[in-house]
Amino acid sequence: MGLKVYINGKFYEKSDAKISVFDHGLLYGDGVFEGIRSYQRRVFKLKEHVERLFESAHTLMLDIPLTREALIKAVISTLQTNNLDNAYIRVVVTRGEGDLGLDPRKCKGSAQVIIIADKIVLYPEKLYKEGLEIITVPTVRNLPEALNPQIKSLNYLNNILAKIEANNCGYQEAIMLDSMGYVAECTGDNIFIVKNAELYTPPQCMGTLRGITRDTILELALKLGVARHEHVITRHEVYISDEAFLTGTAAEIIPVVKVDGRSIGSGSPGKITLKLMKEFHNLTQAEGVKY
Ligand code: PXG
Repeated sequence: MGLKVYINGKFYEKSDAKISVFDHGLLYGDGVFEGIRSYQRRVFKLKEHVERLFESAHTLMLDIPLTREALIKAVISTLQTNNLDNAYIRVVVTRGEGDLGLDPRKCKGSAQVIIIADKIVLYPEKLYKEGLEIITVPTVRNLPEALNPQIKSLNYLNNILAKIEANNCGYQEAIMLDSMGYVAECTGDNIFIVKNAELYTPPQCMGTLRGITRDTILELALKLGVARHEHVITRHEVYISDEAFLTGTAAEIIPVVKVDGRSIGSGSPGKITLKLMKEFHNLTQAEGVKY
């Protein structure tokens, strides 16, 4: 049995799961999305992801044709239909079919709701043990006053350009700065550093997505008694940090051991990073919406 994709309340085989070439999601990146994970038949932070999807849609004045509760049910139903114990779930809502002009008022049909439940492997297991080497790239994160990074829209070209720059230099992930030159985040992950046993991450206001994994790590640090700061970070502060790691639903928690050629701390994953990785793993096994 092949992968079944949810589109507007119905399930289709992967090869038959199609939407219109006139959909403004394709023509203009006009739409929103979320990436969610499930562990051992429990969806992690499902309510938080659905809330953020509705927030992104609200600013784009995109009506999601489902209530939050109905969308939660649709995610669960997609996981059950595909019988997946551990999955990566992509929820996509596009503006829908319009004409060749960008005016969203011309999209007469309803927004399209797509849910894909599949597997994702971003990095090999080895890198979670040994740590990742990353670089800073020239493309800065979108200005909040232009396209606010809090909107998880289908236009990810800002991040893709940064990813291409990293790839061109032989790296898999990159630090993106904000327009002031402070560290914002990576192409698909938030960044944390540890200095003198305290945790630092950039504030969400400057061009950093308020990641759900980021919030989870801040909560876990509080529980562990590790002081946390949401504060601007310079590249220098990253270079001289004791530990660094990235967080994201897809990547989970991955240690960073080198940035722009500078070794971070001892050059291997740090103690606090490893502790947080363990606590995060435990949490993913212990909570979440059951299916
Ligand atoms: N920053 C950005 C720019 C993201 O896209 C995160 C941080 C982490 O947020 P969460 O809520 O997941 O902790 C994301 C989300 C990929 C990929 O292929 C990554 C994301 C989304 C889509 C694809 O790396 N990360």
